Amino acid sequence: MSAINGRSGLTVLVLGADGYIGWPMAMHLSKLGHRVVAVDSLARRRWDREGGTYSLLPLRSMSQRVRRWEAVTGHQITWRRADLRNAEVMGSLFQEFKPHAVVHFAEQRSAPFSMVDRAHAELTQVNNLVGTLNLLFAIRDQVPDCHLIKLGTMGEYGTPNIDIEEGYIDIEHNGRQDRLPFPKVPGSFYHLSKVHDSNNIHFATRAWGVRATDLNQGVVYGFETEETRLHPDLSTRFDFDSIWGTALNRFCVQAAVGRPLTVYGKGGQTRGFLDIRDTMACVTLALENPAERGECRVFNQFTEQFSVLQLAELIAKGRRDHGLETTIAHVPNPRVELEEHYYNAKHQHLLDLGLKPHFLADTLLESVIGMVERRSDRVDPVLLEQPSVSWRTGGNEVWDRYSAYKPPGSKTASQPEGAHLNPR
Ligand code: NAD
Ligand code: USQ
Repeated sequence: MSAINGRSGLTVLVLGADGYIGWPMAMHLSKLGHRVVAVDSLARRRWDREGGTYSLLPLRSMSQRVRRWEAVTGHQITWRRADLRNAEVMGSLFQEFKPHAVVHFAEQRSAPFSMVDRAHAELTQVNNLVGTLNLLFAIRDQVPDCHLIKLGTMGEYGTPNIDIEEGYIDIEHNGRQDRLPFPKVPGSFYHLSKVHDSNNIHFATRAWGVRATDLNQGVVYGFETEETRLHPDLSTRFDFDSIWGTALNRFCVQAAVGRPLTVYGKGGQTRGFLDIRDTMACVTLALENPAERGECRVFNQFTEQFSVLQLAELIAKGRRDHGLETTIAHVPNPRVELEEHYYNAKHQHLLDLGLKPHFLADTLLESVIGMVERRSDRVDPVLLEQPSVSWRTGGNEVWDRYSAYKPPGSKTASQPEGAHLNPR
């Protein structure tokens, strides 16, 4: 048995550790007894400042977070500011820490952001592809036994008119059979970057024997994990605007502030969803049950599938049961995507490893809505409701209004990492 098959005490690099999922993940693995090195370039805080967006939950700096974590739990997390695009820095991180595993969240993850214009498409693909490529070379050259756990996305597959398998499909063609990567028809330059990453990772497993798990994750919702609840300074970010906010989180904010739920088009767009607590569990299961050398495992990481209209109706019904009226607005779809389609995606592998899902429940919706109600003065209705990017023509007048916006009293793009994201 190699060191990596041990269940605790692993050295794990968490890349993208300042993000929505990365920060709770770093704490979760630290609590489980792993030695966590949290890495982030803080690019996301810069993209927020430049685009006039901000987290509804105020964020502490990474230095403050890790200090608070140690004070509250006695566990240490090592914090390093580094950009994955810098191959030398990545190499030296691997040399210094010799990680058993690396959990890779460090990408530009917004589909609308990638569709603003040519420069944003380029930023997204260069950031994501070069970062992942540097990581693959660092593994090959420094720690070949390291297990790469990479966050991909269910959106890599698109919405084919056949069942979606977990990564691979058995095909019979002209009398011959093979098991090949499942066809991918993604719907944005962001989702495309994940497909290109997946191809690069698959190649590295074949060529160099890298061990990899590609987690094709659905849309994540919620804001609380066991660890974030320990202290307000340990909160993770919560996005609600039309660039960074994801569907269910946005609908909860809209309901809480009494605005219509913005269903794009007919709302038959069906996606896989999961609670942020299940993201913690899935990544932990992948870590503790590593891929073999040369294996490129693909898990579809979601627990339930809903159409966006179903989600909106669930929230409206929950509110009605409490005597509160919620309206649903079918707004013109800014995206190019099917609004009515077949969708049946397999997601068995993580259940087989022991995942016990949290299903979407009224209590979750109520806790998100309650949190938002307490902070409703921080919600800008324009950011909340109006799409600022069209798939056909790019950033619109809402984008122009906010981009490069500097809140009064803020410093410039060189603002230190400790700066709180600023509500107007
Ligand atoms: P996020 O934007 O909150 O966090 C990503 C973090 O990565 C940010 O802190 C950012 O500064 C950092 N980062 C980006 N580029 C970097 C670079 N070159 N070097 C170092 N750090 C860099 O995103 P998130 O919602 O936490 O998502 C994490 C991962 O999970 C992403 O890869 C995303 O594609 C994937 N994912 C997210 C969701 C979701 O619903 N949030 C769903 C499926 C997949
Ligand atoms: N949508 C609405 N109304 C809104 C916002 C979104 O109807 O106000 C619709 C979109 O048109 C889309 C669906 O909801 O059909 C999902 O959109 P989203 O913004 O919640 O999610 P998406 O852009 O797909 O991206 C998010 C994360 C991304 C991750 C992806 C998982 O930002 O990082 O990869 O979810 S998946 O969707 O499975 O590809």
